[in-house]
Amino acid sequence: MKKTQVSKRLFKEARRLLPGGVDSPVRAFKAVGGTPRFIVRGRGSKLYDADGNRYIDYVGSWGPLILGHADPRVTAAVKRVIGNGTSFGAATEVEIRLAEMICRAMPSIEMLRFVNSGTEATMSAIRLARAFTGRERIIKFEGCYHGHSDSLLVSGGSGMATLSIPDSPGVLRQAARYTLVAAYNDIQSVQRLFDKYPGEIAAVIVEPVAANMGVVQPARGFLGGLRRLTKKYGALLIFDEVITGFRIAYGGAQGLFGIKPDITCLGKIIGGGLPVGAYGGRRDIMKMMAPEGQVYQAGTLSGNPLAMTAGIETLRILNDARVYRQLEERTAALQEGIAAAACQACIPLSIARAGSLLTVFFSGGEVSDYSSARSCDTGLFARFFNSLLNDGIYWPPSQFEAAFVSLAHSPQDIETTIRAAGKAFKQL
Ligand code: KE4
Repeated sequence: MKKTQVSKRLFKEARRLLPGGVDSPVRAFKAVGGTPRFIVRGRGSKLYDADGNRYIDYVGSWGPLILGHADPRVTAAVKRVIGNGTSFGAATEVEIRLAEMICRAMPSIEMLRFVNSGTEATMSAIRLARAFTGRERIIKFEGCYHGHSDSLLVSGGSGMATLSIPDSPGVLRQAARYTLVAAYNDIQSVQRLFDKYPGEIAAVIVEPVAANMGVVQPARGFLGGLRRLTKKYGALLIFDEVITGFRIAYGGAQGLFGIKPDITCLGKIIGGGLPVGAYGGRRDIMKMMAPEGQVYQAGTLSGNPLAMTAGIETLRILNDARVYRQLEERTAALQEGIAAAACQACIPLSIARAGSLLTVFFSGGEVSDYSSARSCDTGLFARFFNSLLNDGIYWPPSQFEAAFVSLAHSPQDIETTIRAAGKAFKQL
C-alpha cells in the first residue's frame, strides 16, 4: 500500500477551512473513497504527492495539460514575461496574437472575447445568444456540463453526475425554467422542444463530443441535425469546446466533424494550464458585446499576459499534425491494451475514445447517452480506480469523466498502465 499519512493530515486540516477539503468537488474522491492526494509537483506525465509517491497522471488538470506537466517551453515563456508584470487591466499585443491563432484554427470564430474560465465563457455565450435572438429559452443536453452558472446547472454531468446532484439548490427556479433539457444523440428530443416552444428558443448548447458523462461520441448525423434544426428555427448553435478544442484535433470537434457553430466556447488548453476561457463566433453576433454593442461582460484579469503567453506557446507546439497522430496512437494503444486485459479477466467493459480522451465504462453495452452512462457499475469503477491508484496510476476519480492522455505519456507509461489495469481487473 502507498503511504498516505501526509495527505491524510493535510486533508483533515483542509476540511476545516475548505468545504469538503477542496476547491472543486471533482477532486475529493467522494465517489471512489479514500484520501485525495495532496500534490506537490508535476513533471511530464508524472505527479508527485506530499508523501513522496509518484503517479502516471491521466487527469492533466482536467484537460489543459496536453503537453504534460511543467512543459519547459511553456514555463520558459511564462518566466520570460512574468517579470514585466502579471496583469495591467489594459490592452496588450499578446491578446491579439492568441486570438489570431484561435481564429485561424477555427474559421467559425471571426471575433472572440477572452475570460478566465470555461464557466464564464458559456455563461456569457448564453447571454449573448439571448440578446442576439431576443429569445429566452435555451436547450442543453442531459449529462453535458457547461460550468456552474445558473442557466446551465441543470441535469449536468461531471461532478453533478458523480455526486448524484441532479439540480443544485440555490439555482434560481426561474433561471432553470428557461433551460430545456434534451437527450444526447436523440435529435427527435430536440425537434420536440422546437415544436413545443416555437420562436422561443435562443440557442442550443452542446459538447460536440460529450466528455462529462464519460466520453460519448456524437452519433452519425447528430451534430448535423442540430445545425439544421437551429438554422430552421432561427436559434444559435453553441459548441462548448472547452474540453474538445485543440484536444481532439487542432481545429476542435467542429473541424473534425465539419460543422460550423455560431458561437464556440473555449478554455483549458488555450491557457496552457493558466486560468482562461474564451467565447467567439460570427462577427455580427460578437459585435453585440460591449463596448462595441450593448451586451455587458467584463473581467479584471481577462486576457492577462501570463495566460495569453502560456496559451500561445502551447498552440504553437500543437500546430503540427504529427502531434495529434502521436496522441491518437498512444491513446488507441491504451484503449486496446485495457480492452484485452478486461477480456482476459472476463470483465464486461465498454471503452469510449475520442482522440486523446478515454473512458472505461463498467457496462456491458455501448454508452451513447446519459441514461446508458448512469447504468454503469460505479462500485466496480471505484475498485478499479483504487487498485490503479495503489499501483501508481492517477485516473480521474469518477466513472463520469474522461481520462486525458498527453504528449508526455511515453509508450512505457502506457504499458505500465495496461499492466496495472490487468491486475485491477483480476482483483475485481
Ligand atoms: P471551468 O469553469 O471549470 O474552467 O470550465 C467549465 C467547463 C465548461 N465546459 C466543459 C465542457 C467543461 O468540461 C468544463 C469543466 N470541466 C470539468 C471537468 N469535467 C473541470 C473540472 C472541475 O470542475 O474541477
